Amino acid sequence: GAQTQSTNMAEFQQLLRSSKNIIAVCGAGLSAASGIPTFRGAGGMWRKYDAMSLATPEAFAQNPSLVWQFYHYRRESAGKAEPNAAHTALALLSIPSQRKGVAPDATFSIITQNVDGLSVKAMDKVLEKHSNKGLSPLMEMHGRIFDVQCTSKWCKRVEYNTSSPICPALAGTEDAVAAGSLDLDIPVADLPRCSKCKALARPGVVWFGEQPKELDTIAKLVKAADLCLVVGTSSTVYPAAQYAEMVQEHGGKVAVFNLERSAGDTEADFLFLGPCEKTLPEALG
Ligand code: BJW
Ligand code: ZN
Repeated sequence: GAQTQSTNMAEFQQLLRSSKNIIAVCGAGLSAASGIPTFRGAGGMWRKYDAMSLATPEAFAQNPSLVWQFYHYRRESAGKAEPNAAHTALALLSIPSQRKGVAPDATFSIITQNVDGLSVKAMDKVLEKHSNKGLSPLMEMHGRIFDVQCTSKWCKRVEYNTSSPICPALAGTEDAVAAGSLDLDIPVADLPRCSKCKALARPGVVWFGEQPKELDTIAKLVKAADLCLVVGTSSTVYPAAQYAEMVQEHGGKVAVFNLERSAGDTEADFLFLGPCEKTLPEALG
């Protein structure tokens, strides 16, 4: 509860060492230092572009050109981005031989809402030097921005596609989006198409009203967790927003790492305000 909330790093590290099943629930703030804009916080890109009007299946059905311009811009920036110190700190915790602050038999899992793939990139980078034996799970619950998914309900093919640009008609439009305009009316025939059935394709991400990925596995991880790290998320989008509370309901602890105050953080057992690319390496290192 609020009255026992701690900002003491040494006290947190003691808890980390004694925890058996640790999860990290991550959001856009984790990738902020990599140059990827957040959605809602200070400087969040959805101040300019209304979230609800772009990240819904209805928006895509109504104006696929608009939605593709937005995702093309985000694919281009994600493709160029590199993981930051916060991604690396989490990745190191995912490799049993590299862990420092946790018990050797503890489990650690990353549940990320981010679609930028930077947690995977960070894992690959640290793995260049280490074996992947016993590697921890990584759930990308809102999908991946480089997945492209067929909209035909008979096909539904999903392809991992990192092409830049994804199609000629979108080439160069990222500059206009960065400058604040999403107004090209690209004919549907020129937007990305399914390579198998040629139907219109969409970004392979999870929009409002759609079912997040790996919910069954995530439910098990949340249920077993005795420590939940909440990293760089406004905790306003469900179901991710409720995982910390669920962990506390069965007696687990919660530590929030965020630049600013965020929803539910008064209930957290630990609150570390500041950039997570600084606080996380210190806390986990
Ligand atoms: C830093 C930092 C630094 C900055 N260091 N920190 C229950 C109650 C009410 C509503 C619902 C409910 N259950 C479901 C709903 C509806 C809906 C919902 O939650 N709506 C809310 C708006 C109320 N949820 C859904 O529809 C979800 N689906 C679902 O629940 O399905 C159920 C179902 C089950 C079975 C069958 C069928 C259905 C789906 C949600 C999908 C969200 N999609 C998006 C877009 C993904 C693709 C894309 O990227 O474009 O996901 S929306 C957007 O929000 C994106 C993010 O992943 C998500 C969360 O945002 P996040 O990560 O928290 O970012 P920000 O910007 O909000 O916060 C950044 C934070 O970082 C800030 O706090 C900063 O301070 C901090 N920060 N720099 C540390 N350096
Ligand atoms: Zn298809």
